[in-house]
Amino acid sequence: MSRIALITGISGQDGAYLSHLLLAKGYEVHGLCPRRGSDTLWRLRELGVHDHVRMIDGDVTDLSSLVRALERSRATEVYNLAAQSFVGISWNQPVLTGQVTGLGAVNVLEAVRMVNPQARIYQASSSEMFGRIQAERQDERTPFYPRSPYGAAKLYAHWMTVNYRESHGLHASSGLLFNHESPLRGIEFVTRKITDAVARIRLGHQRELRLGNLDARRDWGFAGDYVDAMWRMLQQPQPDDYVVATGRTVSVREFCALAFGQVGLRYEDHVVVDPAFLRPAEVDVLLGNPEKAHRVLGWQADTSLEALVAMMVERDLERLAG
Ligand code: NAP
Ligand code: G4F
Repeated sequence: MSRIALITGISGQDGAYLSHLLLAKGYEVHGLCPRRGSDTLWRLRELGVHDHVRMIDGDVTDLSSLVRALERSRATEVYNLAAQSFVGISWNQPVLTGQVTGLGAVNVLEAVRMVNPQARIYQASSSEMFGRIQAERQDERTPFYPRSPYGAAKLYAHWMTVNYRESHGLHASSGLLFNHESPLRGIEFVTRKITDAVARIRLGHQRELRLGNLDARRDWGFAGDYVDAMWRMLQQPQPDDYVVATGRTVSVREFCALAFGQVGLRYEDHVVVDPAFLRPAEVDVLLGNPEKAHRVLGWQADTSLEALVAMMVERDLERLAG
């Protein structure tokens, strides 16, 4: 039987890695593409898959375009990765964030219910929903306390996914993914902002790096590992929710030390704290417990933080040198 996937947010970091994974498994891969005019397909090109995915015009805020995309693709697996995913900007664009990240997910669920209720759905939930953490290590039973418009929008989408599963019997799973990074990470996120700056400073293109809260701690993994967990969730006989994390937490400051250390520099000589990058409310620390994903899905994070940092710095050096 042919396996067909529809990915929303296909041009993002995870969309690119997931396309690569599914194509390697023999899937026919379709992507919902908002076609914004600028070059949004660079990540798919970097992984060499842009000629192998089939793009369908559409936007998750437009239910009719999702219905058409499901009809045209005949997808049996739907991965909803589309979002306004940058926490920092969500305070300035709370309505848009709610429409895309929150209601957009409901449009996906509703379109599947209307067109093919047998299709399996992955919803990209987030550790940001834990916000002001209610347990030292967060797992599937930890209460949520979102601290940003983005976190609140993701929580709405998460509960609607659970609701469609329980009300309509959809095979809808929610992945509570902790931060995951890669050389394809958007430049606005702190890890890539750091590795890009490290490369520029090493090559003499810039002298300092301005950051916000250096004490925030995150459980950072590699995106290439995490998309495999998404796929595994949809291969289960029953839909469910899973925490996907490494089980190690590290501060932004420690990440800086690792990244600058890669090229023989000290972060203390270059990093400047700039209040402009502080947030109205911070998520101080995240630390996931991926025990259930390991036990049920057979998944674990294979890439160490050190290997991830090395990979990102190396790729940024190559890009700038090129
Ligand atoms: P990303 O790089 O920001 O990608 C987001 C994607 O959504 C882009 O392809 C973007 O297209 C698309 N998009 C935005 N608005 C849209 C709309 N109205 N209709 C259709 N597509 C739209 O994010 P990511 O890091 O790959 O993350 C994938 C998903 O996982 C997101 O939902 C994110 O919130 C969630 N998540 C990420 C992490 C993480 O650490 N990376 C952790 C937990 C959860 P354009 O490029 O054209 O704007
Ligand atoms: O890299 P960040 O912007 O990621 P954040 O806010 O944790 O969100 C990411 O992970 C979530 C999962 O928990 C995803 F759902 C979400 O879509 C996104 O992928 O910031 C990480 C930390 C924050 O505490 C922030 O305050 O780094 C701190 N930080 C310090 N200086 C900075 C900066 N963040 C950014 N973006 N830029 C800075 O200059």
